[in-house]
Amino acid sequence: MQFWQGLKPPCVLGLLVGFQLVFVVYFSLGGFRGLASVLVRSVQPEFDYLHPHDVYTNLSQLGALPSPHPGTLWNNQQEYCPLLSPLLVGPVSVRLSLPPSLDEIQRRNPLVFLGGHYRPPNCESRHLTAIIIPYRDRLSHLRSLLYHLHPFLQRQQLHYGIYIVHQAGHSTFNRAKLLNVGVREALQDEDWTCLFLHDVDLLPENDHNTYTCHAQFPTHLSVAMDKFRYRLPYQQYFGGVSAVTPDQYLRMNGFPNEYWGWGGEDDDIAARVRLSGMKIVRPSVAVGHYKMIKHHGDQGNKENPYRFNLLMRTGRSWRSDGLNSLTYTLLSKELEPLYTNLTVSIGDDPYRKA
Ligand code: BGN
Repeated sequence: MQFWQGLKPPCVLGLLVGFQLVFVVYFSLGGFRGLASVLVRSVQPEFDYLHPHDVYTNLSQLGALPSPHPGTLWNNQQEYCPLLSPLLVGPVSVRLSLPPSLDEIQRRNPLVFLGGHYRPPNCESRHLTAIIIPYRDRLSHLRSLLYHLHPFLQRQQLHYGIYIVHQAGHSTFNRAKLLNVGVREALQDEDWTCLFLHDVDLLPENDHNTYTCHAQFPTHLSVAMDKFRYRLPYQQYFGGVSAVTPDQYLRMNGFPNEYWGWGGEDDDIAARVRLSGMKIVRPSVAVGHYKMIKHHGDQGNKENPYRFNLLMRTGRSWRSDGLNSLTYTLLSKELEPLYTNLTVSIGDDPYRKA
């Protein structure tokens, strides 16, 4: 005997009405997709980008905050900072025009010490992050970035340092090689646990996008840039702002040294991630918001016409072109109040017409 044959008519009716109700609710939520989006929305925070906070919010408290457990521990170290910084505010306002002077930025960041280094005053940070910024002749962008990034990183309770890698001379710009130099030099200063590869013209808009590394895999952070209408332009995109641990960096033999000019070097790095057996991880689009400072193409950074050929041979070249073939001359290392300035000679673009 089937189970419903034992049911009384009112029960059968009740069951039918119940099923109908379930279907109505299911479709009113937009089927599986709607249901999924409702569930996902409930775990992912909603951010109000229309009403951002000032980027210096919560910072005046920093020096005044009492230590979570006053006094130092037996080994003379402070308590670790909390897993989630209590200072975070979410979306922050990003001012794109008229960046303040370096003096003014320094005045707003009294706890940053020589070389652009910082450690939380009241707790021991769980993360040591070096921010590496390839640079040439973009002072106003640099001022904007420093104005936004210093308070942003302090609210995340990071122990951090900012490194500008300035390409000397007039040869074609080489972003990936400058990143290699920055990593090598930064690691001589400190045992950084996380290396950020940061374009000078990108300003993060949400401090929940933490500048820390994933233990296993390289991270791509600028997943929603205004330039690309707050979407990823393509699945393998790794440009803008990304991060690796020193181990991940070694495993992929660093970055290519042979990309002179605009384009392709970030795709090469993404290919190295895959070729060395890793994958790219990303924060959600809701937090990975960035504004790009608008500018015209650089004189010394024309589109690289050889990038397609170079990309075709990454599979063969990545083991021999990278960290293990890096050569450069460090011309100077200046500890400025807001950053460490590494000026380097990285050689000449072999294809540059005289
Ligand atoms: C891509 C560029 C990237 C750049 C993004 C976003 C190339 C190689 C073509 C095969 N890649 O097209 O370097 O970051 O656009 O602007 O040009």
